Amino acid sequence: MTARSFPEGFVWGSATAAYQIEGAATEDGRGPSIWDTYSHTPGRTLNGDTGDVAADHYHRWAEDLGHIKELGLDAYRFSIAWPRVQPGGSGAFNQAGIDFYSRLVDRLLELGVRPVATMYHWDLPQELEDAGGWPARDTALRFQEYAAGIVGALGDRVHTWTTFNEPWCSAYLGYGSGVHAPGRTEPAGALAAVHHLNLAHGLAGRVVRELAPAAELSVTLNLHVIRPASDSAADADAVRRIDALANRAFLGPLLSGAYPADLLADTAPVTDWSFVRDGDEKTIAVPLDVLGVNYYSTTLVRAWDGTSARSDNDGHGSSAHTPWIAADDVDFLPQPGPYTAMGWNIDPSGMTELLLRLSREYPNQPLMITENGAAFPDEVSPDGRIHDDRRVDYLYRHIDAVGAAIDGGADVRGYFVWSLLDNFEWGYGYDRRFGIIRVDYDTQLRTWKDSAYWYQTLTRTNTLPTP
Ligand code: PNW
Repeated sequence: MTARSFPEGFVWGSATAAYQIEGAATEDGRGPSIWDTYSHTPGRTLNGDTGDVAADHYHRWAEDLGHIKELGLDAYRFSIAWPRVQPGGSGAFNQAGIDFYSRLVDRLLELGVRPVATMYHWDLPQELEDAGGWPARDTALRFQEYAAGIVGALGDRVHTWTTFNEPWCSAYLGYGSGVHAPGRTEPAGALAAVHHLNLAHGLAGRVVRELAPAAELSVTLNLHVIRPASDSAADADAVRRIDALANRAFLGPLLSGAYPADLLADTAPVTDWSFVRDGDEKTIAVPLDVLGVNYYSTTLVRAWDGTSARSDNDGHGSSAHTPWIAADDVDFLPQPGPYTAMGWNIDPSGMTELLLRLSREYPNQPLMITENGAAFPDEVSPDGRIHDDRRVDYLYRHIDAVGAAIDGGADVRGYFVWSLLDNFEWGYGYDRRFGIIRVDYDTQLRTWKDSAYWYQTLTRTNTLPTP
């Protein structure tokens, strides 16, 4: 067996998000976001963890960029905290916040690392949530103004502007199941949020085109690989319905210029979609230079008759397995193992399947894996090292699966491992560790795990090292 090599110019990167690593939640004029409010609400996060300090990246950014350089990364995907640069979500910008990202971008460029900036990784300024949040159309207009401020300041020093990270999570976990901030459980609101996130993407995308014509434009989706429990027609229809809600509610308007008809019909009991105004779908469909794809695991569904015992269970599946929307006729099933510490099943074949589907349905759309990775209960060995064999194995098999998709014709331009550092894993706080670099939260010491050394070999050789 010869080792798998990647195309010349394939981009190797790693990803983080502002609220998960920065800390400094009240410093230098940063305002509160929905994640500050949510994590400070008793009972919302595991152990009551908050992002107040996190990995203290706001103060240790220079050291962290040193690790990025040492890892040999071509690109670094980070997010800009809206409440840091425009604390109230409208009106005045905060120069100290802009300066932080400006320094970060300049230093990345000096190091020869491409800055890939996400405008929104879930930290909505609290004032905008108080005014209605993503179910309110005005939030999309505020986002356009925020985008103009940051693109105006950073422009095409940012190589790739990504408008949103995983709008599925913001809409359905934030406003549907309520397991993410702001923690609302309003099915119609979740669908309105879907649309206003899409609209905000289109508005911000046009801002990028205008103010930073040399930069690339992208959005990152967590697309779901949905499999039926049986080959019955009923289960196939359950797959279709969840595919509409989870995938085509975004892919449709973003890449095909319209919401799918079956989505509108299926959700008619919940909403009439009157929040979609004339011209919105045209605004949303701004051409993308690259579509970002986050992949972790698969989803298993069956049709549900409304009477038999429901097996919805987030023990062996992602939050995608808890009812995140009014899908009363679908049951999310526990999946066969093995599992990561999130309880998510490990299935690299889903990565290949997803990329091949996208390249079949959107043949001219370049793709990028903007997140993939795994949480495991790491242990520090007596020798001080972290032998995270299971993470290495996970990464090896999933990157191999990306290679298989490329062999099958998918136009995949790069891969970003989630995550550079252990960090605040949202509702799971600091209990779940995704980093290839360990963070000791008592001392803020960074220690490379075996997966970091393994990834460094990959970035240096462009060839997949056998674990
Ligand atoms: C993504 N789900 O979140 C995010 O982009 C990261 O910030 C996060 O740390 C990472 O994946 C690991 O969780 C997700 O329930 C959260 O399906 C939940 C789900 C998917 C992705």
